[in-house]
Amino acid sequence: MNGYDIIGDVHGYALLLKILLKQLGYTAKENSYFHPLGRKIVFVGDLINRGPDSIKVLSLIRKMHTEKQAFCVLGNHEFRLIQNFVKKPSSIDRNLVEFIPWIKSLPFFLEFPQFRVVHAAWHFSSVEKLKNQSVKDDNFIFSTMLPESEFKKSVQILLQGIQVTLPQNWSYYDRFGIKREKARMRWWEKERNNINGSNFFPKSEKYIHSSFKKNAELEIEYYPKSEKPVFVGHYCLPPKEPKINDNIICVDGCVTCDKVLWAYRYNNDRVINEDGLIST
Ligand SMILES: [Mn+2]
Repeated sequence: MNGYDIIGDVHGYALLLKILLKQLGYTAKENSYFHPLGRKIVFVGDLINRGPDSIKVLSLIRKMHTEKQAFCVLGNHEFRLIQNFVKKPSSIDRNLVEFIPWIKSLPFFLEFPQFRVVHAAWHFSSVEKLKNQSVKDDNFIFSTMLPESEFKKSVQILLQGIQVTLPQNWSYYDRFGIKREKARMRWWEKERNNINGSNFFPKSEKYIHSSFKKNAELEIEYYPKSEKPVFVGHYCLPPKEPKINDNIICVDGCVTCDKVLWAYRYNNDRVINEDGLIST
């Protein structure tokens, strides 16, 4: 066992990915990369969209994955692509079609002996619900598009995290300038009756001193500190937001906004700490 390098959301930034792979000590070989010491890459999903080279990113990661140099889980962007393809194959970009079978081979989550990987939230009951489901099964994909479906909810939690509807007069603009009326919760923390900006991920300065009563349907399941570390992406963290919160490590420093790609070098002999983080 030679260690893993866990890489955040790539979102079509092929050049930055290659730069990061070199920084991590990987060697290019025949349109792929390998590590001379046998380390492996783990991608946390959201390989596509936003950046300039989704196809290049998919080609490279598919090759590394096929050659067993990399692992990869589904992100919400890949899952949406599968849904669109299953609903109406002609609706998706023609260049993406050849990647659909490979994308459909990816899991919702990965469990290694030492750590776990999921795109947005390790939610025990949703993991349980999805562990025997395959995105290769079109009937399952159709069921995730039904409004009241339990599968829809579970997929949403694993791939987008747990979101809370803000009170009427609350709203904020995310890093893309989009107005949001829902906030992403720090899903691993103990449930509280009152919620304020410090319970959001990333934290919201604006609402740090205000609070509201949590709504009943919020499905937070505390993730104990004694459990294995969980690596996630998804949250588009601003530079000052800590990426490590106890045993939760978010390696998504928002490549789209900051043009920086992050990774965590996981060695088996070491506990989780800031020294493991690396960026382009
Ligand atoms: Mn995402």
